[in-house]
Amino acid sequence: MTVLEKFFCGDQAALARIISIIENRDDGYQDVLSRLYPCSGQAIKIGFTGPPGAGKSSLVNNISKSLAAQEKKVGVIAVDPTSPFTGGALLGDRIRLVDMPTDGSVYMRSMATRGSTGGLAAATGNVAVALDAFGFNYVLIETVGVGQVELDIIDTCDTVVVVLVPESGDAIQALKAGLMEIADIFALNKADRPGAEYISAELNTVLEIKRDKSDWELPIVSTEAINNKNTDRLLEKIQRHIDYIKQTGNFERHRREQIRKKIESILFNQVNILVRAKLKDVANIDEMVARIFAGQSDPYTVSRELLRLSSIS
Ligand SMILES: Nc1nc2c(ncn2[C@@H]2O[C@H](COP(=O)(O)OP(=O)(O)OP(=O)(O)O)[C@@H](O)[C@H]2O)c(=O)[nH]1
Ligand SMILES: [Mg+2]
Repeated sequence: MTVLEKFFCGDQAALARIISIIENRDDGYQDVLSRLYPCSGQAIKIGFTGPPGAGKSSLVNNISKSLAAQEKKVGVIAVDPTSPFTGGALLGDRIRLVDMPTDGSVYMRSMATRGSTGGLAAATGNVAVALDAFGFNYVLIETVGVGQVELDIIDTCDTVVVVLVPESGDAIQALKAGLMEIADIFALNKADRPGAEYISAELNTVLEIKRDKSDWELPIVSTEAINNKNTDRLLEKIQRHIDYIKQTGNFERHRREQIRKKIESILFNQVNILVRAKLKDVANIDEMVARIFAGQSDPYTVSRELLRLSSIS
């Protein structure tokens, strides 16, 4: 049996292999994805994002267990930023999945950026397709909410939970990082800590304007992930959001838009590769550079000339 056949028989070792092929962009990974895509689309994708150490993994842990208790199959992708800029992995006390059911109903995969974020969003989306095609009912994606790549990752989800903590300034920082724009639900975690009520009030003020513009309630759920408090309430809000977007047609609209963006990004990539290859074939490129350097031409004119000569145009 091929690895794909084993994958479609529900073999988790084959799933792990397929994910590695996709993640590393091994030869033939696009063909693999072509096989998986038609079998995907059933899983609900939920993103968890927020500052480093906010308790995202702890919440994902609790939600996975609750879903598994409802006989749901859950795939988890933890995007692990290793760059010092994002800082996530620098925290020594970060949580890993613990006490998970051993019957295969919860599957966890870590994606390390290894200092480079190139293509990470695309790779994460592709891994989600694999988990979806494998038959997981839910795909939970955890990432630290700091940069554009992380926002792109989260944009591949149906519902986005932004996790904040009582530490001062988080709400304002989240605003700056663009997290407010993408949040469907706020989890105010570490509610056992002082300042939780203050931050909740502050957040409510910030959200008032947004709430006026939409029928969605944009809820704030206080959680204590460490004590598994309010997990069910958070899950209930997640389910309610899914129902809401399905009723309003936003679910389907967003997914169609994601497919459109995916096609666009694949094409951009291919055109990029094509242009680089073509440029290598241009015999007199050095001469053109020299002309521009000498002030006899400019990059725009030269690019136009190349485009006219090339079969790309
Ligand atoms: N006091 C308190 N601590 C919590 C709570 N939830 C999580 N923690 C602790 O906060 C620390 C970080 O939790 P994680 O779940 O790893 O947080 P994270 O957001 O996934 O962290 P990164 O992935 O490193 O960004 C751990 O020591 C947790 O035990 C909570 O509700 N209250
Ligand atoms: Mg984490």
